[in-house]
Amino acid sequence: MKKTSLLALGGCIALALTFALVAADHVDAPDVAATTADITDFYAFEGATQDNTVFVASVQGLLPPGSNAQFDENVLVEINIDTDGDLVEDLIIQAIPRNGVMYFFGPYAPNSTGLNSTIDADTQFTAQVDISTGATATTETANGISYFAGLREDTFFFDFNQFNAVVGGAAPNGFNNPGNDDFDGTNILSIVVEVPNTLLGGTFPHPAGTGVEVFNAWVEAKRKH
Ligand SMILES: [Ca+2]
Ligand SMILES: [Ca+2]
Repeated sequence: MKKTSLLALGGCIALALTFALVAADHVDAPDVAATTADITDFYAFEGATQDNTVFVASVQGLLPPGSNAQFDENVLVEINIDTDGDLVEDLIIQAIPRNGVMYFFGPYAPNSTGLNSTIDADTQFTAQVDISTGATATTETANGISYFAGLREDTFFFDFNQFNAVVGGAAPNGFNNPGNDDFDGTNILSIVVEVPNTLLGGTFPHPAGTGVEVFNAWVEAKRKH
């Protein structure tokens, strides 16, 4: 996987270790829509213990119940982690499927940053997990890192009609509680990694001066060509 080009860039977030922040972007440009290069959401939050961080990269949203959608073997999903605030990734976690199995590499320092990515198959942390296709989740843990890949119901909640009413000035009281989840019952393909914070390379002071230590994280989907 020498030459790749960027097709879709998901949300970029500054992650405070004790908070979960969310970016959402269902249905991207026509070149990537309805493929596993179409990133829907990226989540990062504290794991089962405060010593771990969970990253969730979801792609190809709006899949109907019963869908047998599969990850594209020519699409690399790469989680980027910037530990010094220069917005250049210092560590990456990569995932790419082959024959019903998702292969993971990292976290490790990338050989190249920006638009092109390569996979270092000899890096220290590698693992694989069978891709889950039904209600039962198959997970694997290696070196303290836990892995999942497969179909899941979309975790994102969004009331589209009320959103339009709010931005159109027709809803002075804002969103309803709980509102209508337009993604209810639709599925996504998710890649989930839970990583010990000791493997994430550190933090820097939040640039807004909040006193909170953070790192930046974002996800890319890249197609081999
Ligand atoms: Ca950096
Ligand atoms: Ca990258």
